[in-house]
Amino acid sequence: MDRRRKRTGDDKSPTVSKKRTLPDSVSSDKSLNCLATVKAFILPAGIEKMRLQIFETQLKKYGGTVLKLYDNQATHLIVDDKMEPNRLCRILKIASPPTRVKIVKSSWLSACFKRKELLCFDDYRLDCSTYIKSKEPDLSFAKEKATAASNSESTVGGNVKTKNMLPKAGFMFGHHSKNNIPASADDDDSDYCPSDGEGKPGDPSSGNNEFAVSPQKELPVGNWVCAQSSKTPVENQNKHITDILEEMVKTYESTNDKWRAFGYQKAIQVLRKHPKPIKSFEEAMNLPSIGKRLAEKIWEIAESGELRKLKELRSSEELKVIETFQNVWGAGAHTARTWYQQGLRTLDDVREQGNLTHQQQVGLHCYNDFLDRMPRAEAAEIEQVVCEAAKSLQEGVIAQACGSFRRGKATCGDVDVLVTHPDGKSHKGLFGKLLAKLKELGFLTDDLVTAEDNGNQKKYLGVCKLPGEGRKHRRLDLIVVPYDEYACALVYFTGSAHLNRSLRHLAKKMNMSLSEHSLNVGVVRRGSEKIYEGTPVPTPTEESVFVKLGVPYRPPEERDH
Ligand code: DCP
Ligand code: CA
Repeated sequence: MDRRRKRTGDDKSPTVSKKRTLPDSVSSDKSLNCLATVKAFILPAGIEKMRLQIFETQLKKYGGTVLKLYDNQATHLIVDDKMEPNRLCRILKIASPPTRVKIVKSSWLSACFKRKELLCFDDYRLDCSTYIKSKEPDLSFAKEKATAASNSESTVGGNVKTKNMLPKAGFMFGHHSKNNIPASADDDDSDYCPSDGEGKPGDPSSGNNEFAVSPQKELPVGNWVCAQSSKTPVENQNKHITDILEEMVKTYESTNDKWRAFGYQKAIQVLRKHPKPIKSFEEAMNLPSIGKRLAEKIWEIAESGELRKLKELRSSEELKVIETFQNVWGAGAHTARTWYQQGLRTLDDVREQGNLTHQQQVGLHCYNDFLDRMPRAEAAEIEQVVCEAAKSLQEGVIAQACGSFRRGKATCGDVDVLVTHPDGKSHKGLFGKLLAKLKELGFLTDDLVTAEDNGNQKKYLGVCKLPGEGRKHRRLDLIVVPYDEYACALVYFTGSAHLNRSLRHLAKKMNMSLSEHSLNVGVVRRGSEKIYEGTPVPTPTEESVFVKLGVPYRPPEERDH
């Protein structure tokens, strides 16, 4: 399993769809509830990352809500003290400063924290009287967005993306870690698209819609990731650059710096499609989604073959320790950082002083085994044990390993076995019996999540070990689904995560929604909010899911995007 692709215990209540939420450090002290009425979106542009983190932590501590998305829940829009109204509008891509929300300088927050009370913000209000309405469409946004990030070289950090463009809280971005998929897979459409052709949602027709995204050209479905075979050779002319940027993504993922990781990922996607090697700084600057700081980095790599920033980050002792800690199954960025802050530096320290959850104890016990991706032959053996056990309990049952195994990968991080019964009813009760049987066989060695309910689907996350000497502990996920959800579940659990996002986003564009449960038509959305769920259409086969979305069916091995 990829070192970062593991579930973490920072997600305290895991869901079937592997959603992970951001760690909170909410105080339980009721006297610290002075900011309870504040639902703030903090615009990162111009605010240093550390400061931003402090704002978020403190705001939560004082009972406020930190919104990860700027949407109509926001009561306060917190901006850098030096923010100007025209710049704000450019960043938010709105025609004029919003009136519905209080636009307050960040020093107001600091003052509130200091005084431990909700202060009047009159003195801190952003002065929007200086706003100059532009007659021409403001085209500076494209560059602005790249530099708006606080201290960010990312093109995303400071770009207040609209709802649909933002990584969701807990989404790791592209980091398709199993930790990060939203509870309803259908909700996640961020990072779906390495192709500019996959337009982003929003209502471009509404000029003053502060939640609208910039108009995107609609390209034919053929340009969508999900319409392409992952086997189609697309030669990356900038591999020497994207390889290093990938390292940056991993590094930022390990520090939970989602914005930067996301920004680098977008850049990688753009560079991969660029038809020729980057030959100048200007060429990098002119790429979509690439701002000045990122262009500088791209150019540094193109010129020198390396990136000082990466070296700097990689040599950080703190980062290495946190990365080691994050590889404990059940420990996410928050826990890893907490351990570090408690002075722990080694896995032995963690073992002795880490105050471990059951999952983390298992994660620590199986640390090396879990980091080691298993050969697909071993995954096949595991699949077989589960299949035989399932069939011994119920004739006609279907049990099939999905995920990377089904996509034909040579190694697998874990085994995801999907179980159903074609009669539409015999799957009921199977979940418990199957687990009991596998335990009786001594095949399951540890439970991580004994039963997650996700609608009509049930999921178990645990650890198994094949009989015989020298076998390793392997991660096993078991998912039991009703037969009418089988095709959608099969598509979902086969992945890849990237393909899934692309399919979901395509569905959204067609007023449909796709999840691990169903494909719904007639979905009504206001912005990105779903106001009518639509109705599920019959999807008897995987093919039918693709066909109804208007994309060619691809066998699993062509879905390894
Ligand atoms: N999945 C997804 N989005 C995620 C996580 C998972 O859509 N964030 C779906 C697609 C994955 C499948 O679930 O292919 C199984 O998840 P895994 O994390 O087990 O991923 P893989 O099996 O693809 O890779 P690995 O070999 O690392 O287990
Ligand atoms: Ca897997």
